[in-house]
Amino acid sequence: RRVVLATHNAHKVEELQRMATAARLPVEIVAYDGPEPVEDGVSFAQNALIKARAAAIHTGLPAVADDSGICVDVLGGSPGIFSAYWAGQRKDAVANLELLLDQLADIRDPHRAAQFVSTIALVVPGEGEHTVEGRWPGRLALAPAGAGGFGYDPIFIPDGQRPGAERTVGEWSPAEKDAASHRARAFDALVPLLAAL
Ligand code: ITT
Repeated sequence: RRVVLATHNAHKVEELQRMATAARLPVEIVAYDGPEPVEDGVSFAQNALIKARAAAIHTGLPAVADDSGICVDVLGGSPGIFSAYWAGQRKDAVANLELLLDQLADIRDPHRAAQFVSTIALVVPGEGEHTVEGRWPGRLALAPAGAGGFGYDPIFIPDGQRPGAERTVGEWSPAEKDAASHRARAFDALVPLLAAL
């Protein structure tokens, strides 16, 4: 069965396609970048549903959409749903992470705790809607490192690494990120729903 993946972010397409292949799902996930709906929800789940519903209506096929971001504790969860355009509407990843580092530099917070969040919505025309969520706790680096991944990866240090050998996700391989990320955790919860289509 075909499922459309509603996103304009090529990095999300790559990551989710790799995860779907690894999970050996009996579905074919096809990237879909049709008209972009207005993402005016107030939560990751609402925005993921807005994107998945729009694609399901346009194609008549089951549709999946990811809404994600980085949530910084000392900023009360910001940038959160505004992560893609934290430094302006251009969705400039370098400007976004530099602004976030500047904001943290002005605050005394030795922990710099943060988490990546991914909410994936599945909308099946005529059947129903689901959302699943994955969280990846960690902290913000003092400066960017690594050129892998996308978005805030160069400034995010996931918890659980060997002390003294911590790396940002920008320094991780795609396979390492696939095995641990917020998106991987959300996708794990989505697998049984896709398998049951
Ligand atoms: P679509 O809405 O078209 O899917 P988008 O990139 O605008 O693409 P979001 O509104 O969900 O999607 O914004 C997600 C932003 O959160 C993304 O642009 C990054 O800045 C950040 N982000 C999410 N997942 C990330 C990851 O795995 N690594 C680094 N940054 C991530």
